[in-house]
Amino acid sequence: MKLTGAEIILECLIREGVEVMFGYPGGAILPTYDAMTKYPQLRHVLVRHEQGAAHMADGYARATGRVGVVIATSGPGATNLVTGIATAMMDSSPIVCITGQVPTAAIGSDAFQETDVTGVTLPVTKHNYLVYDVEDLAYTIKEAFHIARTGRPGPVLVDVPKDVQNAVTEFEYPEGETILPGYRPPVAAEEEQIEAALELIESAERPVILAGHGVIMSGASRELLQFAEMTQTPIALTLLGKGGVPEHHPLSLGMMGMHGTGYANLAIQNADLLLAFGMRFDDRVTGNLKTYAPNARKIHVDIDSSEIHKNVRADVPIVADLKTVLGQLLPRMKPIEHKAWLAQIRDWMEDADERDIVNQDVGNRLLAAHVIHDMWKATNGDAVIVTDVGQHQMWEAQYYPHERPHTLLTSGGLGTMGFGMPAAIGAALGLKQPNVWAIVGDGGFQMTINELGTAAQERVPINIAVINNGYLGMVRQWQEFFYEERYNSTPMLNPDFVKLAEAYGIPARRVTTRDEVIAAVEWANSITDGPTLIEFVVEKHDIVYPMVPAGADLDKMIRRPMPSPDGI
Ligand SMILES: Cc1ncc(C[n+]2csc(CCOP(=O)(O)OP(=O)(O)O)c2C)c(N)n1
Ligand SMILES: [Mg+2]
Repeated sequence: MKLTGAEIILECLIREGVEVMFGYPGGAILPTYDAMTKYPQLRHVLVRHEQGAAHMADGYARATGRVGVVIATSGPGATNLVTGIATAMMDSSPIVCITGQVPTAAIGSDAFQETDVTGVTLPVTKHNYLVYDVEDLAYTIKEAFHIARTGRPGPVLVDVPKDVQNAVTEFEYPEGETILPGYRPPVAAEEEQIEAALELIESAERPVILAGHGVIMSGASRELLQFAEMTQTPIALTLLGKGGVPEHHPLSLGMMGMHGTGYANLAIQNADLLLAFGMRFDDRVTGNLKTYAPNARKIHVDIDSSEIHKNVRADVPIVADLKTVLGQLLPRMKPIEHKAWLAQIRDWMEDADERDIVNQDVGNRLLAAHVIHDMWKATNGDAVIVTDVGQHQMWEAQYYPHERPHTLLTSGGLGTMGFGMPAAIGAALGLKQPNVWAIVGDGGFQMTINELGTAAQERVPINIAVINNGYLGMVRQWQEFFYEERYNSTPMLNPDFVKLAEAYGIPARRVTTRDEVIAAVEWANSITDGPTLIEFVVEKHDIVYPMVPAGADLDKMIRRPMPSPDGI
């Protein structure tokens, strides 16, 4: 069958199981947009800015576990993707971006809308390609998907010059497995590593599991829980690990790190064994590396060898797939008890409960923590939550316990403001469920607020909760603690978010007191044929506690002051 390069791209996408692509047209990608008219089974979602397309594909990938697809034009179209690609790279999210490029003969001539996109995206992609010959196109697209989804997943970009999209050739899909000699993701652990790990596990008295995104990516939730129960080992979660184990499980310590629970951090600092499973010891979870878990041996399981010994030296490094490794360990383990250790952790937990703001009566004042807590109640703790970046993101992590994998999608590694709403659009289109909530700050929301147009046009059933504190709250918090309350450039004049949503035809409400929260969430849940928006006007000067200052020892947390008799 003779096809154009553009048609080959779309034929390959269909064979990869792609059902939706997020994109924006332009000159260099027009042949592919024109070819789309012949493939109505491929849904194209027209975004308002290419950054939105990358976040949508990323949200789609994180929610479904499938590869998200982006289409953009050359030059400014492609450079607009960079933040979204870097976001996916940092959080190991599999997306494939197909960008138009100027014709091969014009490459290097500073042609109209020419950017060296493979050059620009080299450090933020797992791999990228510039396709010079239409004969290479089909297997390149196939390889791109293979690389994006296998091993440690990540973004792959394929840059296709316009003449390659127009060229005609005989199309034959490269059937069979993709084998790349220089790329063989590891699977199982070596026997000696399993033995060394078992020895440490059996002799530990104060073990802690550090569960990261890898638990979810490798589908190891069930095995991890079995491991934890059999060895009575408490589990601390990274931000991206949330959902990897049911957070209501008695062994769960909630989130670790800068805004983690005090007891998770204390457990880590007092541990004699850390079992780091699919996590990468980011500085936001370790604090000061020199004083980090000083008495703990470390078993580090990661599929990416470059993570081993990067920040923290491992006593037993295992480069393999976590689910496979747990499958190797479990049959060889005997039940173990750690009664004294768990009792000690329960004491730390009780102290935290007393200080917890959701256990305190603040009257009808609206605090973001309460909004999230009530939202958790009104969604039965079972919504798919996509957050933006800032204080509201941390409150979500603290007050919305997740019970299932893939139910919290958030930009952890890059901390990209503007991620939340578009990623929620991608998630909702992938899941085809109306229980997706975007929780966004007033600042970050405005970075990609244009995607309200996409949500409205495509009637995507997302619910948007804007946590409006009138500030770039997280930066304000740092200014309060570390810059003597000089609030430079953090108060923010906002539009009327309700009117703005209504301008797009999106039903919207404003909530200013605590007693309205649950009814508003239920109202939004009841609308399932398109987006809704609720603006929560919350306390302006609130602080996320506890907080480990950047670079401080992990147990030197700034704690919420104990409640005074007249309230917080
Ligand atoms: C693209 C981008 N620019 C800047 C920052 C730095 N930053 C981190 S949190 C934050 C404030 C976020 O404010 P808002 O969206 O209102 O959320 P809040 O903290 O108030 O909940 C800023 C500016 C960032 N993370 N991303
Ligand atoms: Mg804010």
